[in-house]
Amino acid sequence: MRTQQYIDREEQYGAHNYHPLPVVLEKGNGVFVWDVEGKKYFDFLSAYSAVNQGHCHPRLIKALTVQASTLALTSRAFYNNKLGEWTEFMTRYFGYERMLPMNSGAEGVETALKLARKWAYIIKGIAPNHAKIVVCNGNFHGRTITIVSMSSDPDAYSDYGPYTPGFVNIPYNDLHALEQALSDQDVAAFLIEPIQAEAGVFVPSDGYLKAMRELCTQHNVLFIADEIQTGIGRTGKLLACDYENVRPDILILGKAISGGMYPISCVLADSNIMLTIKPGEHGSTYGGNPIAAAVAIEAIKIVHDEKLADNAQKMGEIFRTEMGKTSSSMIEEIRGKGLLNAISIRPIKGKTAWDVCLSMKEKGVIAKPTHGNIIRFTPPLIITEEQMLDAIERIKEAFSKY
Ligand code: IF1
Repeated sequence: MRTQQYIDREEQYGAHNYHPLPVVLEKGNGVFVWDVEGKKYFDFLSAYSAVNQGHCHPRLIKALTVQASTLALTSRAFYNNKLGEWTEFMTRYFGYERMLPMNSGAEGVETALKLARKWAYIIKGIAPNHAKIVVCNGNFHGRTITIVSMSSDPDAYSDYGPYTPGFVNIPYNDLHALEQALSDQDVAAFLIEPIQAEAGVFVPSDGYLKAMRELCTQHNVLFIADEIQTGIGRTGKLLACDYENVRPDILILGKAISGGMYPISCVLADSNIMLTIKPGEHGSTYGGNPIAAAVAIEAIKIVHDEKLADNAQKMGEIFRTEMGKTSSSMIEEIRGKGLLNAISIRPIKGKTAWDVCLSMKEKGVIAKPTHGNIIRFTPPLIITEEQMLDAIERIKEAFSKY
C-alpha cells in the first residue's frame, strides 16, 4: 500500500482529532524513522519529547520484552517485585521521599492537582472546596476536562464545559502577577511548566524560577513543576528547574521517563504531601505495573550512562547558532534551551510554517508546527554532531525555497 492509501483508511475509520503531516511511518531506529515507501527521515519531534533516548533503544526493548515475558500486570491489589525497586530508584535519583506512579502525563498532572488540594485541606487548613491553584496563560498540561479548565487556549477547552472551578490564570513569566495572586490565602499551589513548550517554547527570564520558588515558600503555597516535556535531559539539564537550582514541592514527569517505549508518568513529593492521599483515595489499573517499572528504570539509566543532558546542551547550541546564520526572511525568532527549540515563522507570500514542514519532509526531516506559525525542533537527545549538521543543512534547504 502507498502512503495515501494508509491515510485514506485512517481518515475513513478513525476519529479526526489530529491533523498529521502526510507521512506514514513504519520503522524507527535512533534518530531516524522510515515511511511505508522506504524513505528515511530525521525525527525532529521525538513524539513531543518522549523519545529522548532514540527510537527502539536496544536496552529499552530488552527491559520491556524480558519483563513482559515474566510478569506484565498485577494491579495494585497485590504487591509486585518491581514497583518498590522503581520507587526507591526514582526517589533517590530525583531527591524526593516518595513517588506515585501513573500512566499518561495528564494522569500525572491530575494526581498532582489532587495532592495539592488534599494538602490544602488537611495540612494548610484551607476551607473545604475553597482551594485555588494558580496557573499560567499559555499553559499546556494535558487534555482532561479539569486540565482544559485551566487552559487559555479555546482550541483546548471550547465546547467541553462546564469547567472545573478553582483555577486562577496569570501571565507567564510575570512575578508581580504571581505575587498578587498569592496574596489570596486560599491558594494551595502554583502549577507551571519551567519552559512553555506547546505555547511555542517560551523560556522565562533568568531568575524567574528562583524568584517564583521563593514567593511560593513565603506564601506557604506548593510549587508544582510540570516537567513532562522539559524533563529527562531535554533542555540540557536533567530537569529545566536545575538551571536555577529550584526544587519543586511536587514534580511531575512523563514522556521520556519511558523513552517512548511505554506510557508512564509519575509524581514525586515528600511524605508530608504524598501521604495526604490515603489507601483507596487514588489509583489506576496500570499505574506502577512491573513493565513500567522495568522500562522506566532503564530509561533513566540510559540518560545517565549516555550523558544525554550534556549532549542536548551541546547539540542545542549548534542548532541555534547554525540556524541563526540562515538568511531566510521567514525566520522570525529562534529560541530554546538544550534540544527543546522552536523557530517562529513569518508567513511570506501565503507560505506558512506548514509549508516549511512539508518542504523539510521532502528534504528528509520531519517536524510539525504548533500554534500555526511556530515549528518545534526536538530531535532525540542521542543525536550526534555529524547528524545534527546533516539535518541542519536539510532544514536550511527547506527554508531556502522561501
Ligand atoms: C496532544 C501538545 C506537546 C505536555 C505537558 C502534560 C502533557 C503534555 C508539558 C500531557 C503532553 C503532548 C500531548 C499531545 C501533543 C503533545 C503536546 F502539543 F499537546 F501540547 F508536547 F506540547 N504536560 N503533550 O507537553 O501528557 O497526557 O499527553 O501523556 O495531546 O496532542 P499526555
